[in-house]
Amino acid sequence: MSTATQSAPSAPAAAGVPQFDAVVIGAGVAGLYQTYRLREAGFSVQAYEAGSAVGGTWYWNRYPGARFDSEGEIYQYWFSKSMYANWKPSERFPAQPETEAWLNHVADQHDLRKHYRFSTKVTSAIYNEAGKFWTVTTDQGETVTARFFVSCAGMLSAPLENRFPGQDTFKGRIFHTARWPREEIDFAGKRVGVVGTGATGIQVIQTLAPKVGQITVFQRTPQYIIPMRNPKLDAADWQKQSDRFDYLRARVQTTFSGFEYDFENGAWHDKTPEERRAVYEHYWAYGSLALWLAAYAEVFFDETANDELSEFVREKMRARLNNDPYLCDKLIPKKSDYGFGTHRVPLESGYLETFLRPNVKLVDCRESAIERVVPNGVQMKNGTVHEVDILILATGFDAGTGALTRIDIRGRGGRSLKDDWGKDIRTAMGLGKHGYPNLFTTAAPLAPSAALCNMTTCLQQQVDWIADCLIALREKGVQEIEPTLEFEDAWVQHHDEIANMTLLTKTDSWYMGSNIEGKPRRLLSYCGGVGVYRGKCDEVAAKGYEGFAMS
Ligand code: NA7
Repeated sequence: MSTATQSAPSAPAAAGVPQFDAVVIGAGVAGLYQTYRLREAGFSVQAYEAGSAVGGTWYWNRYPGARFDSEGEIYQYWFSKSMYANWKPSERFPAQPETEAWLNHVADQHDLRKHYRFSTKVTSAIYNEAGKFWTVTTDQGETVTARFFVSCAGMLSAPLENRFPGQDTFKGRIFHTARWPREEIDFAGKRVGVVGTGATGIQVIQTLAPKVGQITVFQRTPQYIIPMRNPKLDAADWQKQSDRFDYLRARVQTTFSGFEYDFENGAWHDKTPEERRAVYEHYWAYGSLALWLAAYAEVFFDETANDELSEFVREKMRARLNNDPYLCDKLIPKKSDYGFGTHRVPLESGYLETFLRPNVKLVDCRESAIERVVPNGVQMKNGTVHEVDILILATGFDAGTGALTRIDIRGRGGRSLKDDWGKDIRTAMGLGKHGYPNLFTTAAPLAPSAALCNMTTCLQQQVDWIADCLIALREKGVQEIEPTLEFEDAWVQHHDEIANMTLLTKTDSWYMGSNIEGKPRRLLSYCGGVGVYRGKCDEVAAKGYEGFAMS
């Protein structure tokens, strides 16, 4: 391994020796921890971050109402008990500013910023087969070489910004939620359009509706929702969580979705409708994703079970909408649309009641689709123009693949990751890809990720696996590692077998890549369970990285 210092020289490697042990992309939850783990293990690391500061998702998604849908006590790092005890956010589901501040605190406490080049995008990474290293180039004109290239670029970090023709003709300002500016935006009295009613759109709409002149919501697909119960918390509340640190750290690593809760209510078919209803009511009142990720596993693969819970949620939604026939028809998914939980279920706080306000207008994009943006608003296919002063695109991401396919990544023989994933989205456990030696990925396709996993749980597990792997390679004197094609084939087959048993693959959403025209269809997130996945990763490592070729 090299002994390079932390400041990045701009000259390429001399005599085939890479300058760094690893290049890491990203200063979010995963990137900060990956940099920490590698640095602590004695590796030289050059890290890059496109944003001007740390935070990743919590740097970019600073839109009004942004917060995570995981409970604060488990959206955590587990490598420092004292650090855990020090973070005392004010709510059960903390909002973006507190999370961003926390990640800044982590970076400061562990002196991580010095490893980063901020405001710097990696534009290409080319594998040098003879030298067994990566040459990485940035938009700031810097080129470095590193034995390993580790992506912590995020699963939901490539926003779909240019969604509609004519966006450049709009007279007002257009914001994508994941590229929200740092300055305060004055919404008072403004006519605001919001396109999209995913988890993000819902947070924006419910937050802005009371603050704007008028809000026009462009909805294509209605959402099942779960009301978030988000009490204020104080230091005494967090002390109770700190007392549970060891339990929580162990617990989240074994559950299906990396949350504290799990499917522990017995088999759906063994229970009476009344017993099941009591479970649904309990989780509805509990106000978290537990209704989805802890009630009954059968909801994911058994249509009868799914229908029952879907109808329970519809009934709750109807009551919240005062049984208003128009709003119920528009805002509540029908059985023929899709079933509860077959794509991301958003938590909300008064979202439905927002539509009872006089300043909120609902536009059904299924009746007439958005055709283009015009200077004064949004024009539908039927010719109607909805006038707005500010347009917010909550239109989502090129999930799973986008962060890496927007970089020119070349593996063996010059093969391109963009081309490969453009044909078929395959990985080896989401941690690497055949044809791309010494590339490691977190939050990549075919590993447990967003929503089907509490992200901090999955990301830390993947980061740890990668760091431990690099340590093992160093001990063995290995310079190159690559998943074999057979191993990748087996993983893809295993992934698909589980995915195809679920109802997730029958619903269109970013989970299946269907929010992007032409994107190959495959469930992006592994859904065999976080505990199962961890076991499989650990087994590969215990068997000396079985399934990986090394030299
Ligand atoms: P999502 O969940 O991908 O939502 C994007 C929304 O934008 C969704 O409601 C889309 O409707 C809508 N959309 C996209 N294109 C259009 C057009 N052309 N016309 C109308 N509506 C459109 O992104 P989010 O940012 O909300 O959430 C992503 C994840 O981040 C979330 O799941 C969490 O895990 C965190 P559609 O459903 O495609 O009909």
